[in-house]
Amino acid sequence: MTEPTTTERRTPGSPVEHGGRIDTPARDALGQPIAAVLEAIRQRQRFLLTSHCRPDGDAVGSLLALWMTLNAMGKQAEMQLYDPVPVIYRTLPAAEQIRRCAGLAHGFEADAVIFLECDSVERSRLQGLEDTFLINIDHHTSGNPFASVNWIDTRASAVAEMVYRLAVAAKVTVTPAMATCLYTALLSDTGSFCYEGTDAGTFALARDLVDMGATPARIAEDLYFSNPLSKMRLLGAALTTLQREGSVAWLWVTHDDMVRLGASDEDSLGIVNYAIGISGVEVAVFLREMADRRIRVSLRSKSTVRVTPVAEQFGGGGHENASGCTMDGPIDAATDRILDAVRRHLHLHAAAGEA
Ligand SMILES: [Mn+2]
Repeated sequence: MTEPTTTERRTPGSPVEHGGRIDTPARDALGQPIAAVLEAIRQRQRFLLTSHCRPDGDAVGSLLALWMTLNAMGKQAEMQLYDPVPVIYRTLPAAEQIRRCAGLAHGFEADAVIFLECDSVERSRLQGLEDTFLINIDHHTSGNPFASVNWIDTRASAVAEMVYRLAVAAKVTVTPAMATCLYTALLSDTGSFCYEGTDAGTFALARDLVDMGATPARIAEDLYFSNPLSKMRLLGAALTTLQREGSVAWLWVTHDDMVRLGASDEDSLGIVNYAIGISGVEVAVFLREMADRRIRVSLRSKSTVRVTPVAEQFGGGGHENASGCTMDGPIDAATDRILDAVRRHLHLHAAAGEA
């Protein structure tokens, strides 16, 4: 249930910047230090690299940069993801090397599997990996030491930051291709440097990556100015449904809208941000009717309002300010149910604030 755009993980005061370089972090309470990951990699030769289902920019960009790092270390590595790489990330260097593997991890005898930002093996949706040596690299607060080696740093603004540190620690030269992948990951996972937790360390990393060959204008063009027309038309349809009640705003699209406009599921990503972008709105809800008539719900919130508990009520999850769940249709009934849950949650939040 990892939502494509995520937020907030870093606590103030970290990481430390030394002369324009991101410092290697100290041991994190949840796992082992970077040195343990590096040692585990050095001792092995063949690696399967993966990340979560419905991959976002951080998952894809970091996966590619990690693959390049391992190649530079003289290792054999293969990238496999359960879901397809989103179209906007398919122009990233080596993106065509990522195999889509919907089910059993296939045909590659790995000495170890490296998971990027997964809180469990299941999060990758790849099966048949349980008997392999597992390495877990994660920056989410939901991070969980499920693997043989776990490096979890909730202060990192993207898992890209951790991959970058790993490359530096391994003394691998960061090429322009790697820098491009990592910058793309950082840009998308910080919401274009907008989200809570973006600090001097984030910009120090961005500066390093630009020094190493990432070109911000070109990457921004690929990410933000290369939308298919169908995405804009779908956004138009969604905005005609926009409603607001106090600090809650919501909007939706039906499956008929999707078909009529020739829109793909990917075209619906980010629509919720237009609702949370309204002044005074603290929670935004976007509902999309899927082909099977079930409803995919995206939730966004501002500041200290957490939407994860709302998503969890319906079997979903995600991040504090960006979560999602899937509900039964029809769409008007789902809208009523999710708005009820949001109102109750805001009520509790307000009561807790007053207490
Ligand atoms: Mn991430």
